[in-house]
Amino acid sequence: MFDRRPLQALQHQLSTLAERSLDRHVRLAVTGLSRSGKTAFITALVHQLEQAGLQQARLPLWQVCASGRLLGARRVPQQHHHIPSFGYEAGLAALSGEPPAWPAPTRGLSELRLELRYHSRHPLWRHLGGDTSRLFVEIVDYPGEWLLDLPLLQQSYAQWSQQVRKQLAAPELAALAAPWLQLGSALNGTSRYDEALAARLAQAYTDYLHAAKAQLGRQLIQPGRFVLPGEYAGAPVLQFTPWLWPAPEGAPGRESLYAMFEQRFEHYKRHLVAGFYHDHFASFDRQVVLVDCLQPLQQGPAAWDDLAQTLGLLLQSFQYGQSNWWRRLFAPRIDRLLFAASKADHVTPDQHGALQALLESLTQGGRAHARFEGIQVASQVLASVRAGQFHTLTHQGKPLTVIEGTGLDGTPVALFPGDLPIGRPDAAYWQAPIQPLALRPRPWDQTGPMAHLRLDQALEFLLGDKLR
Ligand SMILES: Nc1nc2c(ncn2[C@@H]2O[C@H](COP(=O)(O)OP(=O)(O)OP(=O)(O)O)[C@@H](O)[C@H]2O)c(=O)[nH]1
Ligand SMILES: [Mg+2]
Repeated sequence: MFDRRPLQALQHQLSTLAERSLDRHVRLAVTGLSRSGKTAFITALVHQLEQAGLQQARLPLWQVCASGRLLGARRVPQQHHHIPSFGYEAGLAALSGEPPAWPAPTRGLSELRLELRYHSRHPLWRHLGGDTSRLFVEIVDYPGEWLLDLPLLQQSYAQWSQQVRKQLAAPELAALAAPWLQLGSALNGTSRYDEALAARLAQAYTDYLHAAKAQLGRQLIQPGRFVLPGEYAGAPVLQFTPWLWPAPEGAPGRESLYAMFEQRFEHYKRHLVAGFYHDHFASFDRQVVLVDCLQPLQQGPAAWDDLAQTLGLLLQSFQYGQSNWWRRLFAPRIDRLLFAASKADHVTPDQHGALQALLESLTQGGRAHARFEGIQVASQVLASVRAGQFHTLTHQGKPLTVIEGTGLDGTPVALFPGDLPIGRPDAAYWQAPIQPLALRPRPWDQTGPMAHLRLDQALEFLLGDKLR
């Protein structure tokens, strides 16, 4: 007699698969250095998604929307009740305020969950799910400063100290670090632990980090919790610094300041850094890395080299392969990775190709590695919220595209920011760097979604295949 069991098992497997596929989840990691545009990106994404089902969407490159299959998107309660919710209302209120303003810098962790409803094209899904399929998207926002703690996980205290020593070969950094270095100038490998001195050294080092960031625009600010401590403000785990004075010969004495700093560094790595990534960054499916390539191009060669080094360190620590420590620790299953040059409305459209080439040269190592691991990788330029408008005029008898908008102080701006270099900027570029531009968001009349640049291209890459 005909045995039906294999057929039934197959049917069962198919329907389980289909059910899973009807109610699916994507965890999207939005990563990037501080001020790279993460919060603006998340706010704009939610805004565009919420508007996509309601009014005339401005997302032609996102197929599910362009083909009219997207029914809508809404925020739904997140799954982790102890984590603050992403401040979407506050961000949108700032963007649509009078005058419009950017969302505030992020001070801590927050989370957001979206439900997207759409008509699936897949006959089986349609059959099983009726008319509507659902996709849940989870996003986490956090200060970019904390991301820079990741590379520390691969370093010992001595290696990290050595890295800082090398950085301080730059005279402009050494000048800012002078008060901290001076405070420790009498220290050596046998100096005994002294609580008050440890606190003063940590404070002086933190002051240095703030100054390097604020005055020189430096990104390589480690440890990240020193500048944004969150709930750890004042805790002993933040009271250490790299050791730039004579180190102990052999193993450090148990009572020594060096030993205490080393222990705190290890504790910081193990509990604050690894714990944070394990709790919040495990099991991401998709990742976007936002990079502001423009700001260092206005600041000078040292700021550019700093960005290149910082991104290099960061991308090394996003190890996606099967066998490495990152995989073992966080078990990510990222299968798509998008690199995006943010704030593309700050350059004229003819420069977008050059901006993408710059982004690709900065992220080359990380992209190659991810591809090798079988991850789909893409890069693009985008503006989450388009503050600059492009306008072509005639200048000395020739057409010239300028950017028009409103400066952060409210003054009208109309300028041609200049040409971008392709690849690492050379001496000729630094003779005539691009003009600094910082625009306020444009007033939003609330009759349709806000203007953006290529957010739909990003959505198609990050979510398109999940909405077929
Ligand atoms: N013109 C323009 N400026 C942008 C855009 N996105 C971000 N910015 C600018 O970049 C700044 C930083 O953006 P955020 O989204 O706060 O950056 P972030 O990565 O969340 O920064 P942290 O929270 O400090 O890590 C904003 O205040 C804006 O000035 C954009 O699409 N266009
Ligand atoms: Mg932010």
